[in-house]
Amino acid sequence: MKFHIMTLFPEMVEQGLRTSIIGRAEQKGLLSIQAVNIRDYAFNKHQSVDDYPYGGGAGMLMQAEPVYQCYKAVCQETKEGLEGKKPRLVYLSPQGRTFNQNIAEEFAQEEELILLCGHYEGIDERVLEEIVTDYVSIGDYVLTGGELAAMVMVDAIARLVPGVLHNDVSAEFESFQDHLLEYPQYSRPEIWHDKQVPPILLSGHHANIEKWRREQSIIRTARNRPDLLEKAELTEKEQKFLEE
Ligand code: 6GU
Repeated sequence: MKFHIMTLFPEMVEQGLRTSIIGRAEQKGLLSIQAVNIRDYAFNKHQSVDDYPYGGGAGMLMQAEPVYQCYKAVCQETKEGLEGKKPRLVYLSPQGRTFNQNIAEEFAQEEELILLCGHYEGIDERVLEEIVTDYVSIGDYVLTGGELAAMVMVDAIARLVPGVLHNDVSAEFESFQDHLLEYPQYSRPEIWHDKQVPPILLSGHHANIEKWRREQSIIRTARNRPDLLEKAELTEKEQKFLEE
């Protein structure tokens, strides 16, 4: 899968994503992450890309033309763009729909994705109307720019690409698939700071371990994310267990 990230801070995005699992996946050729500097498409000699908003108000806006020229250049790098079709382009903005695992799974089906990071007070609406296909936010708080949000999205999507994680099962059996949080996990040593690993995990009794883990998941979800429980499919027994 190929990600093209349009940004004023390409180093931030590339350095952030070229480490750890995502970086290794890129080296293996499973992914490609290309940050493109919008400033390279500035059309004045000072290379400025922002200007005052019409009608007044605080701050500056990113101008339409540099964003558009950058977009056209990126399109030349995409399969759809070369076929004269409109590639999928996500504008990271608090005005978008809130990102979640379902949206990550949807985007992971794409072969190519363009992400547009805004800065200052935003981007001239006219260019957004022409090029944006999806508006995505990563939550109800305000960031100084779209870069961190783009990195969050790329990370969540990239790990769903087959081969990126060591075992494809781990993407399947994880949080949010069944609307429950993950159970607690333990590794060596058996006793650390006077704390014991729950004995059941040392019992070797797989059915009991699975049952214990599911109970732990349910308890955690009830405590920390009761909103998720509504979608979780609990058995009658589990429902009763929760009420106790
Ligand atoms: Cl996508 N951008 C900015 N600037 N702030 C955000 C966001 C995005 N999502 C949550 N807050």
